[in-house]
Amino acid sequence: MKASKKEIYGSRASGTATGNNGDKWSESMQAMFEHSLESQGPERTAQLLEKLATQLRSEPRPPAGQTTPYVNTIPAEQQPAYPGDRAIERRIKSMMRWNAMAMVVKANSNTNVGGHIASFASSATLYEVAQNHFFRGRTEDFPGDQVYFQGHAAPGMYARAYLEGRLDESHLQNFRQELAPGGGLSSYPHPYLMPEFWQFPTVSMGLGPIMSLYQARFNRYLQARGLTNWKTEPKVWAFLGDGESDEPESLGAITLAARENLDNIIWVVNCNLQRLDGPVRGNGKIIQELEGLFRGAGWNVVKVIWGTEWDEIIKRDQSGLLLKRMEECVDGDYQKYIVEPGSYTRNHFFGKYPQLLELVNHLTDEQISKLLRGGHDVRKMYAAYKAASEHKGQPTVVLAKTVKGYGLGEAGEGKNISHQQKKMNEKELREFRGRFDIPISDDLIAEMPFFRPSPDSAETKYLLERRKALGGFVPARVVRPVPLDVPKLDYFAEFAKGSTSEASTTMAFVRLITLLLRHKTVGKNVVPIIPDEARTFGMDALFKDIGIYSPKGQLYEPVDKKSLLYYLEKKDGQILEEGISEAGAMSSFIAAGTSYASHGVPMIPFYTYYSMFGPQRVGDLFWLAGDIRAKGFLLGATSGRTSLNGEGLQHQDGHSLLHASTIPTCLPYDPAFGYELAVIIADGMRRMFVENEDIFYYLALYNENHPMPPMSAGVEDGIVKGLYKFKSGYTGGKIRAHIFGSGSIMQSALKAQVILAEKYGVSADVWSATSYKLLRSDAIRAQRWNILHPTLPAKKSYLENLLAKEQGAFVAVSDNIRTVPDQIAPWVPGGLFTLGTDGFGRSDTRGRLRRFFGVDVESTVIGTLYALAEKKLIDRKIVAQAIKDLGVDPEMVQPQIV
Ligand SMILES: Cc1ncc(C[n+]2csc(CCOP(=O)(O)OP(=O)(O)O)c2C)c(N)n1
Ligand SMILES: [Mg+2]
Repeated sequence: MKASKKEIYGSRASGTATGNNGDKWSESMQAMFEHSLESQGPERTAQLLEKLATQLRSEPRPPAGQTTPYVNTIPAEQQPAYPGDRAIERRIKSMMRWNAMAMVVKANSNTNVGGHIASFASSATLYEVAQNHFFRGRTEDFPGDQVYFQGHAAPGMYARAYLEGRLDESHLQNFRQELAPGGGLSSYPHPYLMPEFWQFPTVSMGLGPIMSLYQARFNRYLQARGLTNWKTEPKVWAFLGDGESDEPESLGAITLAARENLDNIIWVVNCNLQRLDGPVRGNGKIIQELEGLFRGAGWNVVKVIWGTEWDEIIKRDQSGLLLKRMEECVDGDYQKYIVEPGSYTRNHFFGKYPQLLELVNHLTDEQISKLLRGGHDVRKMYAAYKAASEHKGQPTVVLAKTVKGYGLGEAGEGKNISHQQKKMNEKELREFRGRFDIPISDDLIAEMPFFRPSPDSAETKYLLERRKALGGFVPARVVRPVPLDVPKLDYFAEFAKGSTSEASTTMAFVRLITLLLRHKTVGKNVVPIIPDEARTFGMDALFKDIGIYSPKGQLYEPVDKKSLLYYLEKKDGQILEEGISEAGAMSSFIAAGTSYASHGVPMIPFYTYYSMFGPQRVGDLFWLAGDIRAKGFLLGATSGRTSLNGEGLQHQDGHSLLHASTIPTCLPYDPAFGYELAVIIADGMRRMFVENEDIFYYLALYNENHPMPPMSAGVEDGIVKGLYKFKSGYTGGKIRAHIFGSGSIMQSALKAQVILAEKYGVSADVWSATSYKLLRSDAIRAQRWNILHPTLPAKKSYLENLLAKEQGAFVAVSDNIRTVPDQIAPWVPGGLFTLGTDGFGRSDTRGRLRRFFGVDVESTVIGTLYALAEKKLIDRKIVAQAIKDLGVDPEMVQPQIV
């Protein structure tokens, strides 16, 4: 069958020419094509065109070269019929608009809690079409589609849940007032705060988008490894703002989705052309820019620019001038057409080319002002979503053009202040009510009552029926605990024995995870995640053991195939080797760490990375891991400002433990020995996967080899709580001191202990401080209780009880900045004297670095003597003598700290 001329060129072949010159070119090309059509036939002509386009694309050109005309991707003729009842859906949506607006305005009439109206106003149709026809809820054998809602559109989601009967008026009344009696609604999607409602935190711009990509990939990973077996695959939907697309995290990983053929993901970018301060691309067109980027990255792009009313106008334009006008206007112009009356659009948009005026002669100014943008037209959005859902082999992005503050009129439609608008006066409320036909009478309007139709109304029935047909409500976070048969400490018995040869805690960890991967029941639940650093940590042996996940398997023979431990990629590989993307690896950690909730399949992620490029690099994702209730282990390897020595200033980490300490549900540990690591990990797995606590762990790992002693009896509790006595000082000594050590700098404490005893008669106990944060948190909890119960016997923290009877000076030595140990200073009897690594790192030997920062053996001895002198327990001359004895230069260069 031969294709018709129109099928090949569409109806817009002449539309892209510019100026007179362009017209001539266009005409001659048209003539050439017609000639080709006649002489070569349609198929051959199509092939020639394709070839030409390919050639043109291979030339270097800006992203615009990847764009298509500024019209809807799906032409009106190819649009499917709308399956829903448009009238009733509009009524339901209008009620949501009203309630979403009222909840924000009401909250801000007597508080200053803030909130957003304009964003949901622009995206209501984007969500409602999906809610009525696409989002599939969770059922017994289907995990549900995973939807990332744009954070500050949250009022709209609450408004829907209210109509669905999932929330009631008191919730809406307390929007952003979570501590009000009876509780309230969180500002944005926070699973930590609303654990049965929200699944994915999104409001930190860019994090929702990147997480959604890795979530889609993780879904495939689970299925490929046989850990899930759904018959239909869940889709991941991510809704983001056009302004949000500027975040590096938003677009930085999009090629992953194309590379791995993730047709299980659909992104919807709400292109309302505005962000917080003003236009996203006033001087350009965000939709075109994004189209170029996504197409270049290998995505399927569906643009929804114009609403149905434009179909006829576009069709009637034979001159090509309409498209020309659409393309030459920049987003700043389009924003203006919203703010100005229809007459302005007539004169300035159509009027630029008098011929175009004829296209709208039959319309009043009012009608012109109501020519909808595609993102407000359910038929256009339905067509786009349907195409996106059915598209195979590529991820899809829907670029929907909307109006920020749609329906707010004077109160903030398309204005630069729209984003911040959270108040409306009575007149504006009346207009809003009128525009959306909300049945609220004049005398009640000022009170802004929420509106919900009765349970037996057609609207409620329709709404519930649609959700029922699609499997249930979205969003909804459902957790049905599935306890894992995690190994107890005896499984890791070899660590308790210690080892004769020296080792680092990183080596101990690699041994531990290797054992765990071999565990008969939970081995398969372990997800090792590494961002291109496995060889650094000695984890490359795992490549061959368990394979690296790759949906394509291994299409090539690896260069090291002949070696025992070659680089093996497999369709069901267990390792997530993320390449150099800490943000991507952290997103994988989050997807794996929340699998217990999103799939009902608990997984135990171990994400091992260069500690400096952890929370310092992608701290917002670490914070989010707490919010989303992710579980698992983060392992900051090559930790310690002086333990990692040669790499220098940018690599040497002395503060990740502090970063990790700031996350309320993160347990940071700084183990010194293999057995401590085993105790912490065994206890962590029990707490997270048996007791079902929503917490996660951060462990600092070091690459310095040192003796790994056996575990003494009865220390487990102290290891887990954060402090235990590792080695008592010599008995009989009158001068008493205590040195808290951790990580590999524990070695300084142990060697100092010997010198202090032998040379200065000081009996120093050495303690292993596995977690300063946990000691502090416990002390804070006790203190808070004591403040509020002043007349009752005071509670004492673990730390206070532990140290209550200890005498002498307390010293901490750490390969981290002093603030890490100082966290516990207020609860240490007589205070804590701290040695730490404040200041920028340097490349040098460990010995020289430790002297420079003052955390080597000699500095620890001197510091301890100084602390004793400060307490008048020894004479200061002894300190001076020690400085001489130990060859420390008092005038040596100091780390700069301003
Ligand atoms: C990382 C981050 N930076 C800044 C903000 C503050 N912020 C919230 S919404 C917003 C503008 C969003 O614009 P856009 O993405 O276009 O969304 P729209 O409301 O227009 O749909 C900004 C700057 C944030 N939430 N997260
Ligand atoms: Mg925007």
